[in-house]
Amino acid sequence: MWKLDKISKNDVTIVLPTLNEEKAIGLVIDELRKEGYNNIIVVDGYSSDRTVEIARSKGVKVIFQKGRGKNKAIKTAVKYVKTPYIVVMDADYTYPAKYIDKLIELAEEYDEIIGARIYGRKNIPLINRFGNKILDITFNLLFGTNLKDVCSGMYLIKTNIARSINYEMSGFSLEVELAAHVASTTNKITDIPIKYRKRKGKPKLSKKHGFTILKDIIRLTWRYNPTFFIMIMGSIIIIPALIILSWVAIELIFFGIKHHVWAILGSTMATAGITSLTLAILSLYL
Ligand SMILES: Nc1nc2c(ncn2[C@@H]2O[C@H](COP(=O)(O)OP(=O)(O)OP(=O)(O)O)[C@@H](O)[C@H]2O)c(=O)[nH]1
Ligand SMILES: [Mg+2]
Repeated sequence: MWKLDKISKNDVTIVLPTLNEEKAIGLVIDELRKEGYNNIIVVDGYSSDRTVEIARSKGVKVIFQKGRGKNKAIKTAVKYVKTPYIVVMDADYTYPAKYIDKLIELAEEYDEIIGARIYGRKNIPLINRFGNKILDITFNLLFGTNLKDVCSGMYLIKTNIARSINYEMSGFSLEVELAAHVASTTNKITDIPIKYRKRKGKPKLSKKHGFTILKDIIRLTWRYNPTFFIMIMGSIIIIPALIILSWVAIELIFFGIKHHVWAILGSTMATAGITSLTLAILSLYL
């Protein structure tokens, strides 16, 4: 067996979540085999097309998920994994299998390595690209990370960590739930640039999922870093404080009117807000 540093391809199980991917699943499995990956599990969400039949005809283990959504699919699949590492990969042929080697290269150093869709971005619909950007910025701000593509559908994660996750968030928030857990526990999370191809078959992601994921990022902040959450909420008081202080200043400078009580109130609010903000930043980065 060809070795990649100390970790071999046999130490990795490729988990492919599928929901009606008959156009892609065969190609995905063939490509994985060509790259030398033989531990493959298809976790199906009760496809009504030929997905399961095709996967089985290629000699791949097929299991059926408990519950609904991609999140529960992975929750089911991790119980069947016998290797120390898992690579989750969307089964729509968008993620080239050759990058798995690159993910493995970093697997000893990190708990999660994301394949960031840096090349072939034109294959992501414009609205999704925009939505992803907002989710990345929000996630990085709230979890103190510097990830380029937190919603990517291709990543390596240590099996024992994947087993310790709650899988409580909505279906497509799986990726942010995993990343939030790793970022706020060991913080051993990184990414590598990969290429994204045009999907085969029909897309399943609707626009409203973006908002659900955003809401879930905030819920996850509350779960993993409540101090930050409370402090960042407290720091919002800076906004009314600045409005009051500006008004006091304008009245004083242009009209010579002094508003002592408002000035004290504004300053107190500003001080509280700045203190809160400082504590929020400290709780995130220290
Ligand atoms: N088992 C299972 N797999 C799912 C479910 N929903 C989606 N998938 C699979 O999860 C992967 C990601 O879903 P996609 O539809 O590709 O979502 P996306 O990549 O965010 O968006 P598009 O590629 O633009 O549709 C694909 O392999 C889907 O077949 C589900 O409920 N259960
Ligand atoms: Mg996809």
